[in-house]
Amino acid sequence: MKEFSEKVTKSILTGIQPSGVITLGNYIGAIKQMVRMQDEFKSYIFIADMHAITVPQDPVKLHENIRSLVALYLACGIDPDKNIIFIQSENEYHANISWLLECNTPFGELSRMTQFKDKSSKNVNFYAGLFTYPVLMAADILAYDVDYVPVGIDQKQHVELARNIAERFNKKYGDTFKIPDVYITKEGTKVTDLVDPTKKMSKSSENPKGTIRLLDDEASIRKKIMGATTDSDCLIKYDPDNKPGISNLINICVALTGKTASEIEQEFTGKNYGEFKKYVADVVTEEILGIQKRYHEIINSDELDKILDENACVTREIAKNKFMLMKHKMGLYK
Ligand code: ATP
Ligand code: LTN
Repeated sequence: MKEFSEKVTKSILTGIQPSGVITLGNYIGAIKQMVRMQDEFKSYIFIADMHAITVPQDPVKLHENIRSLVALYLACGIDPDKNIIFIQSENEYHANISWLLECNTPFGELSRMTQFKDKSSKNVNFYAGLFTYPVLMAADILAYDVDYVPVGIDQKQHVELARNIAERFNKKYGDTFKIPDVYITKEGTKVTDLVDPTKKMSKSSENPKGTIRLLDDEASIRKKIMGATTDSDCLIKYDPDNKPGISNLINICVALTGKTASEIEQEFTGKNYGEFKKYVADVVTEEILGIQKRYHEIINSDELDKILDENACVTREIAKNKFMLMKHKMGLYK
C-alpha cells in the first residue's frame, strides 16, 4: 500500500472535472498551487468524471479528457510519489457513500445550492444528478477524513454543505466523519479570457480564441496572445480596473516568470503592445511546450496505467472502510 511521507500530517483532497482540456487559468490558478502544496500535505487529487456527467457529455471526448487530464497533471509537476492521483469513477464507493448521505440530506438544503440554481436556470432540460451533485462531492470529501479541501470560491458552499452533512451524521449515528475545513485558493492569480478580459478563462468556454488550452499547438497559442484584446493607450501598466487586457497578460507573466508586475512594467517602458505580446507569447509557449513534451511521453505509457491502477486500489480500500462503517451505523447489515 502506498504511504505518504511521515513528515506530513495534514491532508487535503481536491477534484477537477474533465469537462474540457485544462486551460492556462487552471494551470496558474490551481495546478501550480497543488505542486507547491505537495510537500506540505498528504494530497488526494482526483478526476471528478462522475461530476462531469451531471451535464451532457460526448462519451468519446469525455474518455479522452479523463486520461489526458491525468497525464497533464503529471506533466505539470504533480508528483505521483507525493500525491494519490485517481479517477473518481474507478472507485465505486464514492457513489455508494453518496447514496447513504443523500438519504440523510434534507431536500430543502440542496435546493439552496447556488450553482444548481445557476446551471438549472440556463437549461430547461437538466437531470437529477445536477441537483444531487453536491452530495456526491460531500462523499468524495468525507470518505478520506481529510483536514482541508482547497477549492475556488464558487465551491465554498458545497464544502460547507459537506460539513453540515457530516456534523448531522455524526450526531445522529455517532462519530463517523472528520469535519474538513474549506481552503479557499487565492483569487490573485485569476486568469481572464483573452477576448473578453472581464470574464474568467474557462475550459468549457465556447470561444476558442479567448482560451489557451495546455494542448494547443505553438502557432495557435502565439496567435491567440498576439490577438488578445487590449486598449488603445499603448501603456504597459498593471491596472486591472481600467486596463483588464494588459493586466491579465502581466498577471500571466508574473505567475510564469516569478518577476513582479512593476519589474515587467519597467522592462517594457517605451515599448509597444506588439513587443510586449511577443514576450508574453515566448514565456507562455516555453512553459506549455515543456509540459507538452512530458505529456506526450506519459499519455500512452504503462506508467500512467500503473499509477491509476495502484491508486484505484488504495483509494477503494479507504472509501470501502468508510462505507462499511456507515452501513453498520445505519443498521444496514444482516
Ligand atoms: P468549467 O469551464 O468546466 O467550469 P473551469 O475551467 O472554470 O471549468 P474548474 O474545473 O471550475 O475550472 O476549476 C478547477 C480549478 O481551476 C479551480 O481550483 C479553479 O479555481 C481554478 N481555475 C479555473 N479557472 C481559472 C482561471 N481562469 N484562473 C485561475 N484559476 C482558475
Ligand atoms: N465540484 C468541483 C469538483 C469536485 C471537488 C470534489 C472539489 C468534485 N468533488 C471534492 C473538491 C473536493 C468543481 O466543479 N470544481
